[in-house]
Amino acid sequence: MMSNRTFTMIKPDATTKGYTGAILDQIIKAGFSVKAMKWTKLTVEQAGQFYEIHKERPFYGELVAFMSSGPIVAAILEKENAVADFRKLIGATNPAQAEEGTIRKNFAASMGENAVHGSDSDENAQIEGNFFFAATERF
Ligand code: 3AN
Repeated sequence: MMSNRTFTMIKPDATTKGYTGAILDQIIKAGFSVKAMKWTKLTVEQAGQFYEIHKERPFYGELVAFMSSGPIVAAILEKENAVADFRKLIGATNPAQAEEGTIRKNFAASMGENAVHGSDSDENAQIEGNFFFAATERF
């Protein structure tokens, strides 16, 4: 069951530009179903904790500031082969290298402000989903 779920965030660049509906539409049309969803805003502390894995990377400070700069949509998504298929749907980290038709190609501005997050493994999908959602918030 684990491998059928992934975790996503629509990032502050996309929510503030009004892309939330269009991005969710593309996700659902690609065959993902929503198991949990939340419109929220991360504090600096929460963003720092979420991206702890990138603490040593040079862009960590910038990433934490950006991810706490505006609202996000957090969601748990279900589909067969969810993690890999969702990474394919969102496209490369750098939107300039993202394939045509991917969410980042359609909506992302730059490497840092790249519209969406998608978990990179089943293990991280579970950790990240647990960061945002209680058992009573998943359906
Ligand atoms: P992905 O989100 O495609 O898994 P990661 O895990 O390499 O990419 O990076 C996590 C996040 O850190 C990215 N989504 C992006 O917002 C940010 N990031 C990655 N590389 C850079 C960079 N060179 N400059 C600024 N932000 C970056």
